[in-house]
Amino acid sequence: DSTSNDASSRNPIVIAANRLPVMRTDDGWAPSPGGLVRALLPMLRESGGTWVGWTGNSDDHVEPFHVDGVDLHPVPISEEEIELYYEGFSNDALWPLYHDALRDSTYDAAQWEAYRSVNERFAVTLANIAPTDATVWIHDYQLQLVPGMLREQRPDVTIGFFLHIPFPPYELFSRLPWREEIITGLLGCDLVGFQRPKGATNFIACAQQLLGVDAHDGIIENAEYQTRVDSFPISIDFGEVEEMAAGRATRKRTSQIRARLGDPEVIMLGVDRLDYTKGIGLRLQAFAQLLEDGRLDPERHVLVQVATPTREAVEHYKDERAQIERLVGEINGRFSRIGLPVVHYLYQTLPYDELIALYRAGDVMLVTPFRDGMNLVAKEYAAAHIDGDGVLVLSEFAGAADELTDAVLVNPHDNEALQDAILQAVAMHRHERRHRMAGLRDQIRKSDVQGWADRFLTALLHAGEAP
Ligand code: GDG
Repeated sequence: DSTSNDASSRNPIVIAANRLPVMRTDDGWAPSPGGLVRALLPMLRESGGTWVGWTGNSDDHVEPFHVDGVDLHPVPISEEEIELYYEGFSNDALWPLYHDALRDSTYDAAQWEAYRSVNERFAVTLANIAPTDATVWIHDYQLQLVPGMLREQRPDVTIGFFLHIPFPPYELFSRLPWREEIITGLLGCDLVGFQRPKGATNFIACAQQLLGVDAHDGIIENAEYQTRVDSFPISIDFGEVEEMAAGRATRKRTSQIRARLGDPEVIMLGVDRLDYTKGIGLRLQAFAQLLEDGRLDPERHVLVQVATPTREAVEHYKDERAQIERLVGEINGRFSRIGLPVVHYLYQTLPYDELIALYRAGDVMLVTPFRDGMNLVAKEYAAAHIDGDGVLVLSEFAGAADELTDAVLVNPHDNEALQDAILQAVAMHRHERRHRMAGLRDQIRKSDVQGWADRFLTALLHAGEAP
């Protein structure tokens, strides 16, 4: 029954993403951490579906295997393709273009060719393994050509795509030398989903301007089928984060962290991949200016910044890292005391339970990206604050700002405003802190990652029905 919302009666679901949802361990494979994987694996198991993706190692030719009752189908990617398709086209052309063109994109024909050919490999794999009438759900900017390629080979399957990052306005998107190809690829879908309503309207506008398609009420008319376009804000596994935060080990670790930091009055916290979209540098500058002006006091206020290593082969990321590390050095050189740095900087990937303990220790969480599809860190922080306390400072330019209206919302480009937001958070009265935190937690609890996946798949089933 293809009209049912009940996951158990669904046609097999096949997922395609750049990465498989597993990591290598000493004795095989284990599911990767993260809410997305936890939300999707049970659906795959129940529907008898498969996940198609790359193992994370170049030239890795691994036969299909199972983890936790789910079929995994590896797609090999060569070392040269990692450079051209992944680091190149995906992360040095599309990523900056889709994030407000915060850095210059590199447009290179060889990179495009590799992107096309890896997308073709995914499409052929999907065409070969998807059962008749299956539902195929493709994820993110690395695979935008797959829907169109797959539809040509397999008109029977229902195709959905979700973009985890923003979709830019026409004024930026139209810079892309292969703009028509990308739009055509995505129009192979029955449903295209974005994080925010603006992503959906930007995409429709691009399709209209570049391909002259007819669109009405969030539906684009193709020759023989329709593409629905809508927004589906992603979320986290609220219950899981809450449960981890409540554990005894976490509570112990949280007080240990506070003590190690010298029991300051206020612990401020930043947790980001070290990406130039995340606004880490401006955040550090605002913090430094407040210390400089004596509005924050290094004896009472410290900042912990976790910057997770990412895309280290890409030049813009090397530059960003050098800049942030110089800033951290300057600030600590000027304001730290022996044994008590004012910025605690970790260029490391921490275990998830350590991250949860840090969230709990953080009195003020600073999430200040210039542009972010959603930002799950903001949601994880609130979910971890089972004590009902803590303040979230959140950029208006994160998708999460649409829902998390109880945060202290700020325009991070406005450094005065950012300083004021930090001070407002530090000085906030306990009553207001608790009131806002309750609002944040209610919001995330009622729209968690399971709800997101259910809403997307239900919309996809309906989109796939004949109009
Ligand atoms: C993209 C979009 C969108 C971070 N450091 C560590 C660590 N993390 C985990 C966090 C969080 C995840 O990574 C980061 O997710 P974000 O949503 O904040 O950002 P992106 O990585 O840029 O994700 C974004 C997302 O896709 C989902 O659609 O929200 O807008 O850019 O879960 O906890 N995890 C561990 N150690 C770390 O050091 N274990």
